[in-house]
Order: sequence, then C-alpha cells, then structure tokens
Amino acid sequence: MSMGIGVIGAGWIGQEHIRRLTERVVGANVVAVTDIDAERAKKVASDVDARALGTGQEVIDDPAVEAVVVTSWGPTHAEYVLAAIAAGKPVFCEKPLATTAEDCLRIVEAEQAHGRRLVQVGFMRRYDAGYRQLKQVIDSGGIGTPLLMHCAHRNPTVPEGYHSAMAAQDTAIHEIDTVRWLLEDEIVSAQVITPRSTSNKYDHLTDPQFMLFEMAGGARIDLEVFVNCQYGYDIRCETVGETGSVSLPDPAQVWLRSAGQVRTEVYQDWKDRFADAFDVELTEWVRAIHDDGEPTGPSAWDGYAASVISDATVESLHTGRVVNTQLKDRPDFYG
Ligand code: NAD
Ligand code: ISE
Repeated sequence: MSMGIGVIGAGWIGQEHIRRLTERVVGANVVAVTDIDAERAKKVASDVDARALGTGQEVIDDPAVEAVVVTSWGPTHAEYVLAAIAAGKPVFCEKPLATTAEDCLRIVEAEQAHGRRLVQVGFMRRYDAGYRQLKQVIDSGGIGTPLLMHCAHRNPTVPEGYHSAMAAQDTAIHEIDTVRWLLEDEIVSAQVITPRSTSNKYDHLTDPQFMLFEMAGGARIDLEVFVNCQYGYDIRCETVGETGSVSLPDPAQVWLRSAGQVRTEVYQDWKDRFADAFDVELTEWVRAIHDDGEPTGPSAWDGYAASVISDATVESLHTGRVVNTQLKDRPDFYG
C-alpha cells in the first residue's frame, strides 16, 4: 500500500523530493503540496496529480496525508514540525530542524511527550555510499582509534542573501552532523579562523572560513568551508587513526584520457553530488514509517545538537574565541 505524503515548501529541494517520492521511492505517493507562492504550489502539485492546499496546517490536517515532508525556509520549520507532532504524524524535515536551539529543544520535548519518534532531519550524508563505507572502516577498527579528521565543503557560488553565519548554520551543519555520526562522539568546542577572503564574493561575506572542532574523546576536526570556490561542488573528508587513514571517495565518474590529458567532471551542486544519497534517505524513511511507524534516521536530538554546535561556531566567528558547546544531557528516549 502506498503512503500519502504532504509536502510543505515547493522550492528547489521540495521539487526534488516530490520528484523522487513520485518516481523513485517505492510505497510513497505525494497527495498534497503547499507553498506560500500559491501558483508554484499549484503547478508543482498538478505535475504529480496531487492537490495544492492553502497552508502548511491544511496539509498536516488533511486525512489523506499520513506523513509530512517540510522543505520550506528554515525559520518556518519549527512551526510545521511541532504541528505534525501535535497531529501524531511522522515528519521528515530538511535541515536545519529549526533556526534556534530553543525551538529544536521544544521539538525534542514535544516528541518525547508524544512517546514515540516522529521526526527525522534531512542530514542526507548518512545515506551516501562513500560516507557509509568510511563509517564501516572506522567502526571495524580499520584505522585504529580515530585521531583527526580533515574536511572540506566547497560550493561554486552562493546567492547574495547568503551571509557569513550561514557558513556554519547552513553549510557546515552537514559536517557537524556527519562527524558526530562517524565518530559516535560529541563536539565539545568550536573555533573559526578567517584567512584572507576571496575577491570572488559579495562584500558582506567572510569566505572561506576555517573551522576547528574538538570531540569529547579528544579527536580534532578541521573543516574548510569555501562557498565561492568557483570550480564546482567539492566535498572531502579524510579520517586519520592510530594505524591508518581513510578518505571519502569521489563519486563514480569516468576519467577521460585524451590529447595528452586526463579529465573528469566535478559536480556543480548538491543536487547531483548527493542525488543517490537523497534517494536512499527517502526510501529508507518511507520503509521505516511503513514497517514500524517510526523513523530510524537522524533524530530531533541530532537536529538540536547540530543547532547548538553551529551557534557556538557562529559565536566564535564573531569573537575569535574557542567556544565550548552547551548541550543538555541526552535523554534516554534518543538512545
Ligand atoms: P527555496 O527558497 O528554493 O524553497 C523554499 C520554498 O519554501 C519556497 O518555494 C518558498 O516559497 C516556500 N515557503 C517559505 N515559507 C513557507 C511557508 N511558511 N509555507 C509554505 N511554503 C513556504 O529553498 P531550498 O533551497 O529548497 O531550501 C529549503 C530548505 O531545504 C532549507 O531549510 C534548506 O536549508 C534545505 N536544503 C537542504 C539541502 C541539503 O543538502 N540537504 C540542500 C538545499 C536546501
Ligand atoms: C545548502 O542549503 C545545502 O544544504 C547544501 O548541501 C550545502 O552545500 C550548501 O552550502 C547549503 O547552502
């Protein structure tokens, strides 16, 4: 049987998720779509024979909607996730879970009061084949105890509305989740160092930023966030342990040898680089809800932790100091 999905927010990633829920994910059927741009909602909904509804609350209340996907702007996430929990419906929310740690905590508390997990956050890297291989090697002891991780997150360009704090809140938040998951450890401090900024950027932006994270167990992470690198969308991660190192593979691409040169393509955006990961993410989400009624992926707690750590990172950007993260104790509910 197919699960009825309602989608709130029909922009870039909303349309991507609607397309994959319709064409690639087995057992899902998008039945309702909304967007504050009503024309956009109508067009996107009609493409998949869904109904366009007036508001997010109408989508959540719709009896045909069994699970909700939130892909609207970040500041609207908390309202819709809380409303879905109040309605007792599973909700997949794109990152960030909410734009303040306080709102993330309200979601964590509402979910615990409900008594079962309902929320999954869209940290899709946990579903990328390369990252999963990396985790397998680390978990199996293949490099001994991890000591260091070197990461890079490069975007070719960003729109003018992107500001310096977004390097942590919008971009590095993926690595913040990924390193917590890969090392099964918590980030206890954050620091940002700012090299000379590139001239290929809007004046208000500090870019690149060099971020340093310390794990509770003592491992150290360095992360270059460079969102105007010009040449492509490039994601790197090397973990160094006591007896070896393991690196994230580049996604499978052909190598062309011709005219005395070797050439390969560099992806230009997250849509292509993580296309397979998004497919697996939504497939596993739908299957888990269908089989057990509960999601198994990144939790509301992971969304809360990522928000606290990205806030500490932004504070360091502004103060230049090492900032300790102040996470609440993890409730037993989240394992
Ligand atoms: P977007 O601006 O293209 O789309 C957002 C859509 O939400 C717009 O169509 C807008 O009209 C609509 N919207 C805004 N407020 C609304 C409301 N109250 N109710 C209904 N619709 C509303 O942005 P995007 O790039 O698609 O990003 C959306 C979310 O997805 C953001 O939280 C972003 O961080 C996240 N995202 C995640 C990834 C990833 O790699 N996982 C990539 C891109 C974006
Ligand atoms: C965007 O919102 C994403 O989530 C992308 O994965 C990231 O690379 C980009 O920097 C963000 O703006």
